[in-house]
Amino acid sequence: MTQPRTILLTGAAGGVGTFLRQSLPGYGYRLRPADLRPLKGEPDALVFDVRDAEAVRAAVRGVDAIVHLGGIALEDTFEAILGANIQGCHNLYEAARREGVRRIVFASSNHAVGFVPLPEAGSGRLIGSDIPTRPDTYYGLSKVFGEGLASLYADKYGVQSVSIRIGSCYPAPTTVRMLSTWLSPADCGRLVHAALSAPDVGHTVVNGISANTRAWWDLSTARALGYVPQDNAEAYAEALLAAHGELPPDHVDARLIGGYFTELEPEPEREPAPELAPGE
Ligand code: NAI
Ligand code: 15L
Repeated sequence: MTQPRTILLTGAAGGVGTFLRQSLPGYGYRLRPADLRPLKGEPDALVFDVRDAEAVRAAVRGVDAIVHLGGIALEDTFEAILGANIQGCHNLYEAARREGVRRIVFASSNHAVGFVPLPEAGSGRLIGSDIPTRPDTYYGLSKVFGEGLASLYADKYGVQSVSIRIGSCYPAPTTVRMLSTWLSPADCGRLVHAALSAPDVGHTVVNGISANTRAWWDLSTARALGYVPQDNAEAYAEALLAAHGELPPDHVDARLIGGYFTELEPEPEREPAPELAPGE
């Protein structure tokens, strides 16, 4: 496949979207940014809700490929996740099929496999991207749905996708867990470029992290697309460990891929309303 040129970037106003708006043009892409929120300094950016199928179809028209980041990036109520992440993702794939767009990069997440136990410390074992899914939240479940939709549309309609199970994509790691899960902004650009330009991906699921010394994820499927990570969270280890110490082995962040997400509830526990006294 020749490298696509015009890319619809959903979720362009968010954290990862901002990194990609900075890095992708350097690989020769022309971006069509889109978000629910207007983009500061980019008056031509599209503003729409991915739950709106007509708006999604209009946004997709004429692009060569899509990078789909738009949606809720944390745990939320099932209803909220259903609209933004599940319905929104379906709208996007259906628009791609109808408009003849043949490549999508889908921002999946480590939380699609969040309940998978981590390898024992010191075992040297790495976890591949071919493991059965074990979502840790409704949010993670929506990423499982997105991966399933990508598989369906590749097999049935030839809309090819790479689903990237992103670890933690931030300017720098800020927790001890992120020494394993960090995906640097520059490596995110490298990985998305590989996912957009690799030939014949069908539907490929890859793990998305930098070349972290403490990684417990295997990067072979990402490397097979041409991804060569350049950054390593270890550069931040001394400072983070001095501030927080090593994770105790029974800490949830040391036991499960999804770490603390496995303990999140979709809604905060509410105090029960006080009972009314007779006559009130
Ligand atoms: P973010 O919350 O900063 O950005 C998401 C963007 O989507 C926001 O700008 C928001 O306005 C937009 N959005 C939300 N609902 C929408 C809707 N209904 N219609 C249109 N746009 C909508 O999140 P971030 O961190 O930039 O993540 C981007 C993507 O990558 C998300 O899909 C997230 O699930 C995924 N991801 C991010 C990780 C990270 O470490 N940042 C890790 C794993 C996955
Ligand atoms: C995600 O999927 C979230 O979108 C992001 O906010 C981070 O929390 C990340 O995973 C993570 O696990 O660090």
